[in-house]
Formats: sequence, structure tokens, C-alpha cells
Amino acid sequence: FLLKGSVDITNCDKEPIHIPGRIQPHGMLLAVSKEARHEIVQCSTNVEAFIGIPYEELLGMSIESIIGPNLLEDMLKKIQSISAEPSKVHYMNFPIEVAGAAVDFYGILHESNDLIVLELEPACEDSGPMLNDFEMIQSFFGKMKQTDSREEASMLAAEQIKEMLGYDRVMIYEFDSRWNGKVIAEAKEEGLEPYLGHHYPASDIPKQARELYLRNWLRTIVDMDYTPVDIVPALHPSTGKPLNLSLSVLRSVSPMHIEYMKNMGVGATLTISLIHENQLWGMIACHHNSRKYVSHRVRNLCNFLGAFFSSELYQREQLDDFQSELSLKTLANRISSIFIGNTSASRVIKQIREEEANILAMMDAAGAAVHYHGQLVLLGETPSSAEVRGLADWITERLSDYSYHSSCLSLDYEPAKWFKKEASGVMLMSLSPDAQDYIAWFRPEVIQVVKWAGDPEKAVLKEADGDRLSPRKSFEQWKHTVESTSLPWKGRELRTLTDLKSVVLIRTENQMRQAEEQAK
Ligand code: BLA
Repeated sequence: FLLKGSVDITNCDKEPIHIPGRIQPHGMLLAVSKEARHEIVQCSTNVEAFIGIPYEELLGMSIESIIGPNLLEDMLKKIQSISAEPSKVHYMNFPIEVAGAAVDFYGILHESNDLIVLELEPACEDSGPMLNDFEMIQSFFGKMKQTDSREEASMLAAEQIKEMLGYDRVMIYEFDSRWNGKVIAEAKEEGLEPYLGHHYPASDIPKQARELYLRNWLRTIVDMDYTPVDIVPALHPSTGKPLNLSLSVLRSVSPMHIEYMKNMGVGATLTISLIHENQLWGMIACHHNSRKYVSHRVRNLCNFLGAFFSSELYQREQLDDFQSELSLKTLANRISSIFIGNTSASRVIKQIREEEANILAMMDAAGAAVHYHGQLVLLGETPSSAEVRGLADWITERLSDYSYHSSCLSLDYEPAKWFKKEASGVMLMSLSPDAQDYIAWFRPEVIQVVKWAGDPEKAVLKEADGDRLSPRKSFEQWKHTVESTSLPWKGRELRTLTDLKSVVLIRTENQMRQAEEQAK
């Protein structure tokens, strides 16, 4: 059934994780027809444990005979309101009579395959010390507003969520532009190995999973050692389709991911998607070393706090970006004026040397090169003069609007593999109409600059054959994927680069004017 058995480490991005045909056992699932009798079309095989009726009997029954007419009516109203927003999920308290006594459940409702999917989890008291919701939100918002850096805000979010939920470890995990991940904040129990600063390859969270997490913002694995419960019949009797569990809260998780988590020594997880402008930019990942269940109410609250944290961070980043862009522009003007204001080459070279620190800092580069009137000045960490000249000749043929940039140079320019340590990334701006004068910035291979918080050789690792899916293997994989690449050039840096175009334009104009004067 559905690729079962054929999923392995080489094809994880093909696993159809939205139709596993199974759920986690801490709740039960009913898929109910929308037609008049509201017949139960599919259900999980563990229903008897929750409501005392074997699944064989339940299939084909009307849901009304289980939940009564009032709950049914409420449920249908909610579903109607969902229809307008297909990825919406609703929650309601669900008291059901089981063997003559009322039992409270959390009912979680959504639509899938034209069926109403009702998931029931036994209602429970929230465990642990907890402020009331309002106080919790107020305190979180207040503290978040007081933080004044991205790092501080992320650390606070990790700490607060940890305090609130009581997981052993809470991490803020951020994706880069190539979907590699990095732990940017962490709150953890003492004695646990830190993951702060660790990097992971994009393949640890495959594409289809990231797409799913954009629709479904919060997921939990209550017990890593669970035995999955089948949904029967596996296929919808009239459409022949498996039940799509994208929005389900009980969905059984990919065995690949479970293996990874077990190798990491994790017993339970809760994960919240961090989204901005419909892009998944990160996750709040909570780990616990043993089984852990969090009530539906608290899960929702966390989801909300996660969304608040995400929007705070982005608002702030926009402001930071704006300020850095302003100071970048000032620097760019200053550098431009060196080339425009001076007529003697030796004065230009002298000033370039004086501005070394600014030139490197403005583009967050480790090295730079300036070629002016036949002279080449190297600043910071750069390839050799000959290598720089060779590279510049190659780039000159490929300029677009007087500039060029790459963060994986050796992909296009093979000789770059010899100097990837100094220059896996390059950005070049021409300073004369014929591109004979130019300024270039270099960034080293990212692997050389990354701070690996722990020793990857010691990262959680069980017996030799148990680690094929583990953070350690993953680090090797990540190293491989980022080989020969530098950190990407940021939008504001590229915009500043084009600001320098004024140098070319003004020099072109000057040349034309001189030529005209000579002609007179
Ligand atoms: C899912 N992998 C995930 C998720 C995370 C990670 C956070 C989302 C789980 C969720 O939202 O519940 C990875 N978790 C990490 C990492 C850290 C962490 C890196 O805490 C570091 C601290 N994973 C692999 C490989 C495969 C793979 C090689 O490493 C495939 C062979 C698969 N990961 C995989 C799949 C999912 C996943 C299929 C989706 C699980 C699901 O939702 O069903």
C-alpha cells in the first residue's frame, strides 16, 4: 500500500507523507460522509478503546447515533464555515456517551476527500505549572517587545515556550535560501548536548514535508515508540482514494523521521511552523526525552505565540534592513567619491588602502580587490594577483549592468576550485565603461567560517549501524551540500553594488566631455 516498504534514505522526498493510511494512537479518527445520513465511511481501528464500539460495527453507522443530534448540528455548522477556507481546522469540546457515562473529548474537525474528518483526543487536565492564557500571552508579548536583537528575540521565544510546555529542549530552527537549516536559538535542560549553531542539510526536512508544514502549522509526535493505527478501509469505498491527512492532527509520521529522532535520543516532539508571507522560514522544534502529550488548548496557544514571534522578528528585520541599507549607501558614496574625485592613480590607491576596513565591512566580505589604471590592490583574504586577474577577465565577458555576483563561483568558473577557501563567492562592479577598472569582493567557502557549536564527531551517536539517519551523518551531508559555496549575497548588498554604478556613469560622462573639449 502506498509505497510502503519502498521508502528509504535515498528517496525520502518521494514519500507521500500526507497519505500514510495510519494515525498515532493517542486519539481516534472518523471520516464521515457529508450526505444526509452522515455515515462513517472510514475510521481508525482503535475506536473501541475510546468509545467502546469495535470499528467493524462502527463503519457504516450514522455519526448521529454516536454523538447525538446536537453535537452533529454544531459540527455541521462548523464544517459549513470551513468550506469557504479549505485549509481551516475547527476545534470543539466533544462530550460523548460511552457505556452510559459522558466522556469529554477534544474534537478536531476538517474536510478532506469530500469527507468530514473528526479526530477525537481524550480531554485532559493540563499538566505542570501554567499561568492562565491571558497572563501568558501578555507576559510573552511584553518581554518580546523589550528584546532588541533578532538573537535575543529568538532566545526569548525558545525559553518561554520551554517554560510553558516543559519540553527538555526547544530550538528555533532557521532555513537558508537553499533550505539548509541552522539552530539559531535554544533553551534546554542542563546536561543535554547543545545544538545551538548546528547546521543541517535541506534533505533532513524534505520538500514535501516543508510544503505540508506550510498548510499545517503545528505537529506533535506524542511517543516516538508508538505503534501506528490503521485507517480502514484504506481506500474510500466509492472514490478508491486514500484519506488525505495533510490537515490531520493525528497523522502517523514518516518512519524515516522517526528513525532520525530515535537516533537523536528523542522520545516526543512538538513542532510549530514559522511562516512569513506564505514562506516557511523556520520552525520551533521541541524535543522531550520521553513520551509527552500537550493538550489541544495549549497547543493552540503555542501556535499563536509562534505566529506572533514570527511577525515580530520580521517587522524588526525590516527596520534593521532599512537602517543597514542607509549606512551601506553612505559607505558606497564615500567609496565612489574616491574614484570620482581623484585624478591621480596613486592618490586613488592610497585612499583605497586607507579605506580597507570599510570596503570589507560594507559587503561583509573577507577580501576585496581594486583594479585601477593597471594597478591591482588586494585587501584582506583574496586569491593571488594572477588568479584575481584571470577571474576578472572571465567576469568582464559576463557583466550584466556593469556587475557580476555568485555565491558558488566554481559552478561556472572551474579554476575557482583552487581558491574556494578565499573566494567561493564573488561580487564585482566595473568602475569604468570598458570594465578595465573594477572593484571586487570575495567571500570564503562557508564551511571554513561556520561555527560548529559541538564536536560533530561526538554528536549523539549510537551503535555504528544505528546512525545512518542522525545529526552526525547529517553534518557530513550538509558539509557536502555547501562545499564550494559562500554565504549568499544579500539583497541590500546587491542594491548597494548597483549604487556604485554612478562611478561608471560619471566617468563615462567626463570622458565624453573631455573628448568634446579636445575636438573643439
Ligand atoms: C521531518 N525532519 C523533519 C522535521 C524536522 C526534521 C524538524 C519536522 C518534524 C515535525 O514537524 O514534526 C529535522 N529535527 C530535524 C533536525 C533537527 C531536528 C535536523 O530537531 C536538528 C536539531 N530526514 C532525514 C533523511 C530523511 C528524512 C535523510 O534526515 C529521508 C530519508 C525524512 N524528515 C523526513 C521526513 C519528514 C521529516 C519524511 C516528514 C515527517 C512527517 O511529517 O511525516
